[in-house]
Amino acid sequence: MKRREFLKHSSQLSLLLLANNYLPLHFSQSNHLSKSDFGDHFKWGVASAAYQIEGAWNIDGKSPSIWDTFTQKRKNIKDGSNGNVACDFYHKYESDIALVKSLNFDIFRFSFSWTRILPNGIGEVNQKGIDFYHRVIDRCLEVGLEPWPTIYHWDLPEILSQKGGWVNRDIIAWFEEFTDVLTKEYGDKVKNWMVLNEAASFCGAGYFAGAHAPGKISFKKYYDTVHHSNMVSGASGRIIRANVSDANIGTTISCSWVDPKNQKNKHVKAAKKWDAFLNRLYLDPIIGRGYPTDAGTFFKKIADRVPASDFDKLKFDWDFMGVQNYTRTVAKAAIFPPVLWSLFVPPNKRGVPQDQITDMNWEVSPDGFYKILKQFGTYPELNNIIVTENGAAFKDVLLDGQVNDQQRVQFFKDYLSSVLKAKKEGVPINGYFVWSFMDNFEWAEGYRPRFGLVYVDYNTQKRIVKNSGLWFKEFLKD
Ligand code: GCO
Repeated sequence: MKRREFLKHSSQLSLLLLANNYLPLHFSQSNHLSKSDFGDHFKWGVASAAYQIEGAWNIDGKSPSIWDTFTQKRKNIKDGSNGNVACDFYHKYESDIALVKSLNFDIFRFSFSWTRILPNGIGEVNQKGIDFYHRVIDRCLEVGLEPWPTIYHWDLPEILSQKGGWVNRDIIAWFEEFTDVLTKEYGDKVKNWMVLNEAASFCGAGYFAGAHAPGKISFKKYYDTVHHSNMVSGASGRIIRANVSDANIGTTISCSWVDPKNQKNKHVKAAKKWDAFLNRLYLDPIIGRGYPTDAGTFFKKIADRVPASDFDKLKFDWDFMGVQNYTRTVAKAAIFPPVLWSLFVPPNKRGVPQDQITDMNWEVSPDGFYKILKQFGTYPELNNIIVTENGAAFKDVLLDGQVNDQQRVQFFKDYLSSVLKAKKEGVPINGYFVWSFMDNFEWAEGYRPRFGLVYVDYNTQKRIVKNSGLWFKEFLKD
């Protein structure tokens, strides 16, 4: 999980982040990259998510999701905005999908809005919602992009949230039903499926830090959401397998390399806990390794709540694992808060130069990305890794109809160099998705952070390809 999800967005908890003078390692690469270095079968894509781009929040039979209700309280979002219109992808999907293809990508990652398909969360299907995603999928196929949908990218039906949402164990059955509807409907055209987007983020920020929908702050609730999201991963995977015999099935996890503040034993121990929290809690159980109880009582508490009969069901035979990375974490021991007995050290308090800190206050760390990929390379269970998100928000300037986002171009060169290095050293990485295709609604941050390869003028909905988009276009051309 990126530091944002768990702490940074939470004004209460971020106050706890304390200063120190850690000096980071610097990373430099030659950047002589070419597409062919990654091999002929390497997949190149862009990623997006329904709530962040679609808009059309209340039309054609769609009911509210937790993000529709969460954003109604303006103070929940830094700029008081919401996703009611967002990038209006609901109406602009045809030209947007053509634009993705024009940048020479092969695949398009998007997510399904649960409440367009099942306005009551379960039960009656909304034909207009079903039709919309047929149009999106057909448009991808028509222009020559492989559709790679994510079943769940955080927009839980409000109606199910009122029944407890991810805290209620019934989420497993609700999610199975949703998966069943989607895979029976689209399975003949869609072969690549991802179950969840970063459970660490929607559980941590949604039920523990309260910074994301549905805005809960509770340890007990949090513990249950962790296990239920892990159970849902395998349960949904099994439905996809049953309904789409030739499916390529994955899910996505966030990750972050963790360094201790310094080599003192207490900080090294803190780093081990954060590593378990950020990189293992949602991965180890779903590949059959169980909960990371070796990392401390916090993890034992989660495991102790799990019925023994669940352990077998947690495991699924994934065809690929999606990993998403934005930054690295520096951990330090602390007496408070009591959960993990440790804290993050924010980049500006550990000597990271300002031009290496993104607009999300995340350190640019291609070296951290390389190291966490190598860590995953030690897992024999992970034999096919796809980077399902990587990217950066910088302060883009639109000048004379152009966005010269040189920092982002450099970011991609450096991060892709890390992917290539890890791949050459044997980590089985077979694809890379940019986050994001276009600027969009960045959750509790609103519209300020711009992550896109394409600039969106939210007043006119005009799209302007940034220099980073043009860089990819050139890089990916055959
Ligand atoms: C996430 C999401 C995206 C974010 C992106 C930038 O994991 O947080 O998949 O929705 O917009 O990561 O923060």
